[in-house]
Amino acid sequence: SEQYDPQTLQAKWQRRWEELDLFRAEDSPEDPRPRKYMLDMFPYPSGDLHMGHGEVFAIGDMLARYWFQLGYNVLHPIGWDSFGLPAENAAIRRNAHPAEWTYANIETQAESFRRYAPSFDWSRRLHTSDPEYYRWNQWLFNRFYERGLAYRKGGLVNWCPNDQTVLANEQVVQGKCERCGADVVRRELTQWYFKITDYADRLLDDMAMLEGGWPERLLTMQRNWIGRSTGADVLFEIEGRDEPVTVYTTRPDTLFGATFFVVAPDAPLAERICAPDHREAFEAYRSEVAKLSDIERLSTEKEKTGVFLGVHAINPVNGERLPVWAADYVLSDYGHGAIMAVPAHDQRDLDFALKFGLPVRVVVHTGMADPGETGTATAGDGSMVNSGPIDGLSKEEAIAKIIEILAGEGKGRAAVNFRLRDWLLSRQRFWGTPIPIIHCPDCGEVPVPDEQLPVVLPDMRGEALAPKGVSPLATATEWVNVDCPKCGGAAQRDTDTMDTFVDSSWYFLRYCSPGYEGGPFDVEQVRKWGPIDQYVGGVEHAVLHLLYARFFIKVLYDMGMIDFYEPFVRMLNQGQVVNMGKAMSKSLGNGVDLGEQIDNFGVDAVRLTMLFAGPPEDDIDWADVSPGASQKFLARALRVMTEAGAGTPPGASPEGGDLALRKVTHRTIDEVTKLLDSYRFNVAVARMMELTSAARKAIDSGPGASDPAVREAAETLAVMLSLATPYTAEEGWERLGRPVGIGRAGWPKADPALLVQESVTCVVQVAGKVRDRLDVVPDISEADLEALALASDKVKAHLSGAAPRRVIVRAPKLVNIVP
Ligand code: ANZ
Ligand code: ZN
Repeated sequence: SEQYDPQTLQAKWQRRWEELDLFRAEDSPEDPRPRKYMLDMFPYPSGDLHMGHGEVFAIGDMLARYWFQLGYNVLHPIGWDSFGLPAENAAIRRNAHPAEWTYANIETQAESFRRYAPSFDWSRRLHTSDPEYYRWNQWLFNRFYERGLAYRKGGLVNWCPNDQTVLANEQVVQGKCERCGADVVRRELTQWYFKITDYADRLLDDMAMLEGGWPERLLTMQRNWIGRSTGADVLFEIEGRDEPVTVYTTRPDTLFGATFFVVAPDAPLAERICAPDHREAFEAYRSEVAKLSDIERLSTEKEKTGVFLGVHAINPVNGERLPVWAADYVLSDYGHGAIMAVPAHDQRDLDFALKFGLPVRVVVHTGMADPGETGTATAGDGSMVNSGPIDGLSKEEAIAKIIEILAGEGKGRAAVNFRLRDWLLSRQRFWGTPIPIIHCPDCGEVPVPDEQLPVVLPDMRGEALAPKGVSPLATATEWVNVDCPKCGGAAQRDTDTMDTFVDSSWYFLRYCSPGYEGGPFDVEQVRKWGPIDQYVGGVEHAVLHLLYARFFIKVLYDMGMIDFYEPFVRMLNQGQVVNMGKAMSKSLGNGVDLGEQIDNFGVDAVRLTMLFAGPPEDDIDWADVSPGASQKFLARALRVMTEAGAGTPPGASPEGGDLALRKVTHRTIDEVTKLLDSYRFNVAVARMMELTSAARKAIDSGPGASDPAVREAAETLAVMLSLATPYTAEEGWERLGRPVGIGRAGWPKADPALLVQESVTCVVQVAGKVRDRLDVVPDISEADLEALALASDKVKAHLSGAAPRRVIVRAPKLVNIVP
């Protein structure tokens, strides 16, 4: 019968699978199976699972289940990234505790996951907001602190006026808060940082290990974010002052072309060197600049602004006096916050020079027109002019020579510079990990001793959590006031919490030994399971989570706690699920609800649709796909399995069965295996569909359902479908008379004897005469056949070197060449 009722199948198998517990990873060292670690980015519990989750977990599960079928000991865990602002905002609105909202949503998502049926090892479940988890954030913080990798400093930070908290650079997207979209402003605050810049070189260099395993686009994003450049630090005297000022330049070769000098208006240096009679104008300018984001300041479209500071810098190579300006296009926290301006060869400097009437001097002869005339700076290579001792040299030679000259006089040196800044760690919000530091008037910063961890959040709710610019924890006086662990005197807890990206920087290690009490993870277990063979998640984490986790791994490596350099061997960024060509959003009213899709079409049809829509990296437009068609296909597949099950008993030997169908089955096994190995899931699904049709044809107009080749096809189909559509597959497996547990049934093997394709003879004619015969496969393409024919020596001989006028191809039997 055509009957296919996904909801009944779901209810039936969900219960039985729970008892079966098929996907538990085996820790025992006796287990001889090779291991694989499969990880999907863990969800944030904001409401129920959405379409994006549906996509990630369908893809991740396809691979994990494939590995299970291949016989690996697979670790495929799940947990929740459950600290964060939305919970806190909900708690303020509802006068509740953030934990109530958080854990209720976790339960909702857990239920939806049970229904969606990824092959998780549920026994390893974790929530980062559990004290048993965040205790280890604090323990790790203490280790970072001991190593000088966690420190506090004052300075300008990014501040979200809406969320009333600081943000890491990585959380500011085009000048806006990554979370709420508010314009980010700069504020002077003392904050905690992780010293990720100490690892900038290794973060960059180790990317060589990720080539091929990570999408190139992702590697490029991280490379640009780390932004290593090489050049020189050059020392300039400021007239009337004692200490010289250092500038960083990537083009020390252009030193003779410097015609003015610029400092960042917000750098302490500007304040220090500004002449008294220019101070008023400078301060007015500085307060204007304070309102701008870095993006705005660096924009090449923006009209250049600046003020003269009334002082001069001295060019170390020729003693020229360069007027010193303050201008917003120079940033205070990059390089040294000051530059030598070379307008002829740097566009920003040229724009500035033309606006303020400053001189332009060409020092690299490139053959291009004078930048002072054209308004276009010439950045390319050429030979040096107007540059004394380096005249005539190429760019590379000039850079080397000028560094040598400067170094000899103690006025400069070769230098490397990074775009990467330290990771701003502290947040002025409640729902996060308390920073385990106690401030003592006598002892200063004192880490909370390990044996006193965790520092548990105090019980606070509702209004008490409302943002006020200082952490809500500051108002929990009983919690704040403690004895100093060192001297016993009255002291106070640090009241900031950690960025929640700390939680996700190492959660995948915790999965290897959940509940471990001796540390964040059992070193032995991580040695066994790590690193992660395949990670699946969104590209939006490119310079956030994926960079932070790499940093953590390197620190843990240095601590001797792990034995690998990189956490994620392979990375897959799934596409987005969009609707009508656009990202789903409330304002567009084009949202698609995962739960609703599942109610309408069933879990299997939704999962199959996600996988069949296209390559996993591509976006899926839900308006272009048809879960209804997927459902119809699954009904057809189930019918084939049902009829095959009724036709022959399980274990019936396929030997002697219909040869044509057997060949299709074994070719499908061969191809699908290769397709899965290269992550071409959509094509693999298409092959499964073709196998279904072939089996259907064999039943209806071939040898019929009692032929054992039909059973072979149907069992192959069931196992393959179990990766994408576990309910339909399990039901079919049962109807084929097999014991429950298709998820571990084992991957079929292709019989090489059945993969051999017969060949046909193709006749090749030149000018109507048969000149050669070729053995080719029956499904050869016209293009391949034409190429083969033209490559034939006999044909070439008859063409005597000339290109044919026309080639008529009738694949696979005939090629006719007109010379
Ligand atoms: C002189 C020069 C001449 C420069 C020239 C470039 C071309 P990357 O490659 O991104 O590291 N620079 C240095 N510090 C800066 C700051 N705090 N704010 C804005 N710009 C700054 O860029 C290095 C170049 O950016 C440096 O080399 C400097 O300009 C500028 F033909 O120095 B250059
Ligand atoms: Zn003390």
